[in-house]
Formats: sequence, structure tokens, C-alpha cells
Amino acid sequence: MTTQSSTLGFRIPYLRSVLSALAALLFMTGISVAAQPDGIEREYRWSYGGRTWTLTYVFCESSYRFFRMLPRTLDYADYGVYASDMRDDVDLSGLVAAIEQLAYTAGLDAWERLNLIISFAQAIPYVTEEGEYPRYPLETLIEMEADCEDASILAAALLQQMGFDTILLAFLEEHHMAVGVRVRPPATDGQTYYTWNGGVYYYLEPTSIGWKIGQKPERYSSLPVIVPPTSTLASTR
Ligand SMILES: [Ca+2]
Ligand SMILES: [Ca+2]
Repeated sequence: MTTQSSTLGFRIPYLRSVLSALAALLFMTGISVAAQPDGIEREYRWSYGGRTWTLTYVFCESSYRFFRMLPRTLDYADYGVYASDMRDDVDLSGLVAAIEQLAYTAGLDAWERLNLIISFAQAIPYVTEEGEYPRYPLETLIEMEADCEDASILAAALLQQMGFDTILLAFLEEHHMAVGVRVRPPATDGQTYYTWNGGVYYYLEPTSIGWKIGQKPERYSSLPVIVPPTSTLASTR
């Protein structure tokens, strides 16, 4: 199989605009300070549709440090707060736009764009953890490793950023977490889905590349607990 490489020609447009605005402000106020980019650069490489895709992206370091400092709830029923936190929307929307730009350049259709983003999330290397440490999406993106709840949180957050409704699926017997996404696949025969709050959510396996929307590994056979997207902890709801 022949592989091609696609590389994004620009980086984090919003950070550029922020720095430009800051430089303009300093110029106007007569303050002369050398701009120190507040960025963490990461390069991603993943496969989709018979091609290899690459993306170099610069994240806002202060955003990462903010999320790194936040306390953790270890109640799986609250894991929706990690996926639905609005304070990373600017960071994640820039990343989603960069991947979508790759898709547009390559001529992918809407369904393929969705799956390109899913394959990006699935390609984050899987790690097993000692104990439990749910990561916010920016942590997973920058640390470039994830176990099942981290990968689920990241995939759900990116899909939400694209405008899709998502839920998390907690398979308590198998100690696994996956994503449900409210979208109808082109082929629905044999696909796994769950209904919640009037919507149909198809299973999405986030931990390894190649699983398509609606395809569920057989080993996750129990009925999952549905973890809704939320911005507040159960203790305060
Ligand atoms: Ca968010
Ligand atoms: Ca984790």
C-alpha cells in the first residue's frame, strides 16, 4: 500500500492572533518586551483511509498547566465533566479546525472528516495506569498517552467540539470506558447503539485505531452505565 503524507502549513491561528494583539498593545503603550511564545509543540502521525497523516500543533502551555492543576473526581459517573469542560473549547476548536483543514485539502467528505478525527484520537498511544487518573483532553493530547477513560474523554471532547452529542459508556464489569456518539452510520446492520434522553448513540471504541462507529469489541458484553455530558459534579447536582 502506498502511503502519502499530509502536513499542515500553519499552526494554531488563534495563538498567533493573541500574540499579534499583545504585540500591538505593547507597541501602543510603548512597552518593549520580546514576545515569548507560550506554547507546547506536538507532532502527531496517524493512519486513516490508507494514508498517513501528520499534524504539528502548538498548544497553549498555560491552558495545559491550568488543567493539570485541577482536582480529580474518581467517580466514573462524573467523568462527563472531563469531556465537557468549556474552558478548553478554544484550544480544542483550534485543533479540530487544523485536522478539518487537512481533510478539506485532501477532499474528504463530511463522514470521512468525522472518521479522520476519530482515527486521530484512537491513535494516541495506549498506556495502562497504576491506580486511576482521568485526564482532561489537553493533558492527553500533550502527554500523548491514554488509557481507556482518557481516550474516551478526548474522543468525546473532540466530537463535542465538532457539534456532535456524545455520552460516555462505563462497562463496569470489564473495567472499560467507551464513547457513544449521536450520529447515524451509513450502514447500521450489526452496529451497537444505545438510547439515552431520546437520542440514539452509536458505540465508538476509542483505544485503538481501526474500530469504526458502531463496532464494539465482543469482550465488552455487559450493559454499560451511561455517563452523560455535564459541567457539574453529581455531588453538586
Ligand atoms: Ca470542551
Ligand atoms: Ca487515565
